[in-house]
Amino acid sequence: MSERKSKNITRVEHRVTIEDREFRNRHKGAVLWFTGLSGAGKSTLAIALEEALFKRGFQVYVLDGDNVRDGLNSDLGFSHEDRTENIRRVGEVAALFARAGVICISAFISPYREDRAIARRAAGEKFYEVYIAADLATCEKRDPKGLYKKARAGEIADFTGVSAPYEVPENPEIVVDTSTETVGSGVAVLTEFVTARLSVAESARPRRP
Ligand code: ADX
Repeated sequence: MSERKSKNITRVEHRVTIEDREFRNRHKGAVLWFTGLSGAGKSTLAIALEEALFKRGFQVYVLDGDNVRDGLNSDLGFSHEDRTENIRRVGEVAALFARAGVICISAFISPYREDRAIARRAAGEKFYEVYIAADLATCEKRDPKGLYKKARAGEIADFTGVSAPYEVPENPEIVVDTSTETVGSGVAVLTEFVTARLSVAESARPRRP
């Protein structure tokens, strides 16, 4: 992380609490942090899960690597340093979504464990790591954007899995292996997880002091 330049700041207290928001939404805010190789199916699963949860009444939003790099993070490339900054910013944004009561599905390669740990710290107990597991051979065979081919030909530097590392999660809350599971079964597993772990009962009205 670069040097802290924001000094003399005083945080404000919200009067609308996270519990107020979660009670109204009937579910908790959360970060579902998808990590995995390019071509593992993170975006496909994220978009399908977003639709499935939305249809069930959840407040849900996807943050996706390619989209965020088109705007907020368009100043960042793929060096280790830039990926760290990419994930730091997205981790903070995802945590804001979660504190606003939304289920934020973030789909980034996020290849470094330390960077994912920083994202986890930003969202605290609201963070769930979802390892979208597909081995390199499978991802390379799929090569939906033709990027592995370019990376092998030396046309893209620092390509994850080819010329840059991917550190497999050690303790993810959920693993979805897209080399053996369909999108539908991945969505079903995650929808079940969200419903079981994040629902808030109608009787759970927050108490006012
Ligand atoms: S991350 O490593 O910083 O988490 P992120 O998920 O935001 O990556 O972006 C990955 C996307 O950028 C890939 O899906 C791919 O389309 C594109 N991309 C372009 N260059 C690279 C590269 N060198 N390594 C990985 N992905 C790349």
